[in-house]
Amino acid sequence: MYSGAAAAAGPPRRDFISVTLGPEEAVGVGGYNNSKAWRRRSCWRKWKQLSRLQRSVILFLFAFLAVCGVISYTSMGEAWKSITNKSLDEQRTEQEIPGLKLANPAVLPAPQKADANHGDYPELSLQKPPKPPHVRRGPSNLQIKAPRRDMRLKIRHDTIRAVEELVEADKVEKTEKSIISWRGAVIEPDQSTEPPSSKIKEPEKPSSVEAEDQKEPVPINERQLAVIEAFRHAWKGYKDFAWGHDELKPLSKSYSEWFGLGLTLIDALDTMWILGLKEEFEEARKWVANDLVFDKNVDVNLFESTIRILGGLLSTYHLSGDSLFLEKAKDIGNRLMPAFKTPSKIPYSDVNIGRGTAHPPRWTSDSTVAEVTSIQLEFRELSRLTGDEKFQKAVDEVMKHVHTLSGKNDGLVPMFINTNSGQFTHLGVYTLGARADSYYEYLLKQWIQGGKKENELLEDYTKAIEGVKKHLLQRSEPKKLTFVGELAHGHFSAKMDHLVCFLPGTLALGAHNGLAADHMKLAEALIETCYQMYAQVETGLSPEIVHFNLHAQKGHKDVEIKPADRHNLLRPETVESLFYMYRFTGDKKYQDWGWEILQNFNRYTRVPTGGYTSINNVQNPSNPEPRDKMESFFLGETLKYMFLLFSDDIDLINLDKYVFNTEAHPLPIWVPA
Ligand code: DMJ
Repeated sequence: MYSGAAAAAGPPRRDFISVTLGPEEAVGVGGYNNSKAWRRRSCWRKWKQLSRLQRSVILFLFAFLAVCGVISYTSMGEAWKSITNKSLDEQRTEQEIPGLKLANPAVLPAPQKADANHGDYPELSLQKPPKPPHVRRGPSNLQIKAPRRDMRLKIRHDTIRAVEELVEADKVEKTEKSIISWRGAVIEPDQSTEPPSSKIKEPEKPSSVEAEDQKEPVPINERQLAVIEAFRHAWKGYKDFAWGHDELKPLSKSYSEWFGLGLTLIDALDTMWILGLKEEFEEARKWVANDLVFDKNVDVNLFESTIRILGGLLSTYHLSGDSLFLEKAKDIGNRLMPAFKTPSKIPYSDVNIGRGTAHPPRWTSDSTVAEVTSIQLEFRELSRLTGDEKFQKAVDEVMKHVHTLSGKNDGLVPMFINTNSGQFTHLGVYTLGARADSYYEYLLKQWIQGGKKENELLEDYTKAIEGVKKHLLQRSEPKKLTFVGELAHGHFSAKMDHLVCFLPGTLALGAHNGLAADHMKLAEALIETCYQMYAQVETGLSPEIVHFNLHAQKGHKDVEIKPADRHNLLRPETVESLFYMYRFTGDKKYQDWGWEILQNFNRYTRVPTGGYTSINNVQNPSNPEPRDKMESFFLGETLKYMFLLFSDDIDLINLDKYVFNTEAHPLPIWVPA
């Protein structure tokens, strides 16, 4: 249109006016000035000298370039707009990522996204930075932003960590109100022993603690030193060959994994504290701080992880006052809670602590009675410490339910309970051994923990002990040892698990807390039997299970052992009961019996390169057949109870202030005597 009009009108002036050189020049040179006027006039002269065709071609070319310029300007604008919008969307998404909520978006630098796909998972890119997308594709204006994004995520990550550290520091300040003395003479940070229904109060320092502090420390005796030496030897094996793993395999100098949570290390923490092994404790603490992670896709047994891990962390928190252990206890406690999501509220046996799912064993929907009723001390204590009732509520509900169930025999319970119906199953079989044992122990201990107020627990306990007396007690020949057998559909079996040897200690603890004096008499008789389960055997170590002779036969002892039962797993129950018996009677024979047992452990289960091992044959002193495994409870329980048994300091874990869980982890009594 323009060139046609110019050709028709022809006046040069019009051409000059209509030519777009003016703006072009303004863009190109940045404005006019007088010194350049002559150049313009000379240009005009040259233009006039061109032919009409030449001028038309030039004008056409200028017009074409101008149109192209306008088009590309418009599409560039669109592109910028969409880039800017995308960037804003990504900013919003990122602020909504749950893991990032700790960081206050307002304090972070404005995000500049390079790649939205990565933006949703900043942790992943932090752990393993992806190859920046700009290397392979994309316009140059985006390429330069990729590294800036990584830097921003780093800043964000650092900010989150800084905030977490501040929160942590605040918690630590709040928790660590009192100084903790080393070993035994403990000033607890939280001995205000209010039940969990009320919120946690500021930790109080009980007056008894000051009195304890002023006491002369009781010197460690030779037998205790021998326990320390044994512990160190066991720990050396664990440290050298199994550090951070569940169990030491001392012969193959390797380890076995059960939950993959450093079971032995956690189980042993409070033992190290009590034995005064400060260096070992500090080293283990570091592992807990830096390497203990519960966010793992792993199935754990609710009972075992509660008594060993939760119990171990809680007691170590109490002894050391170090809030790290409470934080870890809260973490595992929360992760175990899905186990209680069953139709009956009777928990499943297994929980995946990473996924938050729970399930019964593959072959049944039953749980074991001892397992569901021996997690209460730990969850109740966790509620008291956190002020969060949910833990106690869940486990109390189990106890209340079991209290009302039919299928008991004079207070004795069957071994299984169904997680759907909530009813006992496999009725008619009664034992104080495997699958029922700690039900009885925890009835008494919960009653003590809660300040002897929960009458149903006491009722169930005293009734059960009457049931034991009525149905399960017998005397062996020739020594007339009182033992606890089993009942199966009305038939008595003279079989007794080593596990039952917790009972004398528990009976003695009950008597100490005011229960019938005949409980103590029974305890005295039973601990003698448990000792004989060691003394009558060739290695001086008890087998897993014994059968007692009910009829005198020439050349036969009280204790008979079946080939399948002659292993020893370094279990603690007899030593545990010896400890209670010595504490409450002061009779040195209990210490002497314990000393014999320690020496036999050293003789037959000690592995020269470090560690102790379970054995397969307690009847063969020349070859006890080592099994190549050191159970975590050897350090958590057996050696701890040995050390306490040999101590004459009743304040070294005072039994009027602490109650031991079934894995020997001491927890405070809420209303100490
Ligand atoms: C430990 O885990 C606990 O003492 C539990 O109550 C029974 N079994 C072992 C020790 O024998």
